[in-house]
Amino acid sequence: MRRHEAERGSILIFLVASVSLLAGAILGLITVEQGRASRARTEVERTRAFTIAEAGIDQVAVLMSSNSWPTGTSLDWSSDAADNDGDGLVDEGDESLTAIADRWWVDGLDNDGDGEIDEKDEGVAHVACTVPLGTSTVTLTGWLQRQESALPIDIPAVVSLLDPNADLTFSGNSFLVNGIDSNLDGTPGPGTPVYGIAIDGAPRDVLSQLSGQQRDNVAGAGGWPSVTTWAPTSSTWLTDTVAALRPFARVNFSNYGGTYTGTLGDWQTGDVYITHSQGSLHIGGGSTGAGVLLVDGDLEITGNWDYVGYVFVTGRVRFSGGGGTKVLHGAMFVGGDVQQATGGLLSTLLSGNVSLVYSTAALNLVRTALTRYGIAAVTEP
Ligand SMILES: [Ca+2]
Ligand SMILES: [Ca+2]
Ligand SMILES: [Ca+2]
Ligand SMILES: [Ca+2]
Repeated sequence: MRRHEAERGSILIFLVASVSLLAGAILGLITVEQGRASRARTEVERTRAFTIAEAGIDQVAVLMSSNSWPTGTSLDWSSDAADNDGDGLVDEGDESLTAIADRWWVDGLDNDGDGEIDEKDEGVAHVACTVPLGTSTVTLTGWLQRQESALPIDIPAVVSLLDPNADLTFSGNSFLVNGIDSNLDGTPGPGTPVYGIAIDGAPRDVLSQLSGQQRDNVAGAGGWPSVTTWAPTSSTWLTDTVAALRPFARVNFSNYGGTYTGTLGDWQTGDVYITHSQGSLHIGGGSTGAGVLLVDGDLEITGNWDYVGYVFVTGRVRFSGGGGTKVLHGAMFVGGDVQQATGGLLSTLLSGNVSLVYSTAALNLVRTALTRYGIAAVTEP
């Protein structure tokens, strides 16, 4: 009987010990499993944060390219009043991306240590994008390359004639070609004066076409009349420039038969873009615009006209009919003749006033608007 009880005691001890061991093992297993789940969760979070940070860098490139991200501001998905992750909720807890960009070409620093400050090489935006998600925070660096358009920076004159034999016809004193820099509000601009007219040929061929009373209507570098000779870098410079810019045109005309009277951009609202016409284009009826006007053919302008920026015409430019004031703030390059309707009293009266004025404000505004930013690399951090 006593032996029996002793056996029962040992079995009990054995059982208790086994249960304890089992419990320990289970506890261990649970801990291991929890660790694995937490690591997996962290890994999923990190991957998601990484993808979001990449999307943030894409967004910065798009915003900078469309001039929609002013210097000194930052991107913050938690307070941008947008549903960035498309889940139907705006600025909710997990929209936690922030990004800042250092624009190296205007930061006053020698970022590449070559002794020059803010030179052309430093056309790089350094974007720091941070995404905190759960227990993870991912920081990525985006390297954006500044890509300037093919627009010329060195402008020889307000009106540059590519044809050495170009005919130039102005109507009495109803025109002004002014190479002295003017801001868009008409106040004097900061730029060095350029010539009124430049020709890829002999200046006398221009001068001989201006009457005595017309010569002081061509102002700019060198006094009155302000006329110089200028040779582009190649004989196909004009058509090459048009071809390089054409793919970026937002508005395209193709042998447009009518007279276009609508707007082609507005510098005051920042709506600045490239317009291209394949074939001749007739603009009239008070059309205004801002950006770059490319015409593969002739350009005819009637009535009021106001354009801010660059005009490239492979053929001739003709200002005629409908009276009104025709104003260009910027510069134009013309492959053919430049004519303002003359002749009878009526056509002189109806050709209106033509005012072609150099404006670095206009040209800089257009160049800035058309600069793009491409992602060259994404690095961590
Ligand atoms: Ca959302
Ligand atoms: Ca948001
Ligand atoms: Ca430098
Ligand atoms: Ca710099």
